[in-house]
Amino acid sequence: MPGTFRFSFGPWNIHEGADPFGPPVRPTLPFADKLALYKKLGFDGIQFHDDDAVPELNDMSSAEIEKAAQAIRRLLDSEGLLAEFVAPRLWEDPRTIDGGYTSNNEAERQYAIDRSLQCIDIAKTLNCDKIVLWLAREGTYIREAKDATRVVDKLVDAVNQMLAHDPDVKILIEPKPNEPMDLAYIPTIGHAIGLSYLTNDPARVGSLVESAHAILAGLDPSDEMAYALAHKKLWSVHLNDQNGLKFDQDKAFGSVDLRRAFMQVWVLDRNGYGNDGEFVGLDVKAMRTQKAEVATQHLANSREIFLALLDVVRGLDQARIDSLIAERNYELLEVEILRALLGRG
Ligand code: 3MF
Ligand code: MG
Repeated sequence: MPGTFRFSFGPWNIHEGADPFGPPVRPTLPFADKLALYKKLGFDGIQFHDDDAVPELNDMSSAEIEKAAQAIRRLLDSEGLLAEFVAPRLWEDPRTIDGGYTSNNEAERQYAIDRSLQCIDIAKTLNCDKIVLWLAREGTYIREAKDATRVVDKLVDAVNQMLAHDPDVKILIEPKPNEPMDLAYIPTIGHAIGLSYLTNDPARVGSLVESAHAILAGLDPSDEMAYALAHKKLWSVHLNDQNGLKFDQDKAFGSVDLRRAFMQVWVLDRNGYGNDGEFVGLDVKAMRTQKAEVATQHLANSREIFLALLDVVRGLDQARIDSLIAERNYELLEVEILRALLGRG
């Protein structure tokens, strides 16, 4: 039975337009103003970095962190919003220059683990059991710098410590093949799922697939999602789009390849994604050219395209598809899919 979908995004998706070559071009919107936009744009879930919820947490005591997180929880309640996940932002601190969990320096590695445990505490206060690990700096610029076998043990150990910290927490690994590192240790969903089975409680370790990250790995996002779904380990997604093998673009969903977007919706809908409360998450950036007043359109547009593609998916004649598959007439199946996408079905 196809379900209904709830949508989410992270506050970083409303941003100032800075890129590595130029400064911000739009004013910063205060966090509370961003929250007030969620419902208006059609979203119910917030994806947090730990310091989106509790800024400057490195300089705060546990009691101060708890108090700040409670204030955010009240704000969420007053807006009728839910925290979908919290992600430790490990890639900005000087102590994680050479990686967090896979750092060669034990003290710096311990910082990454301690910060992750604090992130779990923040999530708990926000009534949220999902922690996303985008393993940004867990890789190398040169292969000789780290022991690629030992790093797997280090990653597993870090995840085990998180699992032990809170019996309810679920860990979602978000793979990405490169950027900021030359080569990341967990580049695909297969790597993420493989890692989950090395941990002390594989049932609590799953994944988040981001469309652009799969494309950067030369893979089809819908296949990455399908693989995770087959393992019952697709617990969140970052839908977006990506124009070829270049920097991570986070373009609006469907904006580059509508058919590739259609297949993601097909796979999610046909596999009951969302039936256990999973959100349809976005990770999209407005173009740098966009003026401040219209710098949230990319979010509403991505949601609109998802729902439009959902109509196409649900409007297909399954008996017809089955018969074309049985005949092995994939040319006709393909053109009929294209016709449906063009509204000429
Ligand atoms: C990096 C990303 C990040 C992560 C986010 C949550 C900006 O390429 O996609 O989004 O998804 O930090 O871990
Ligand atoms: Mg992402």
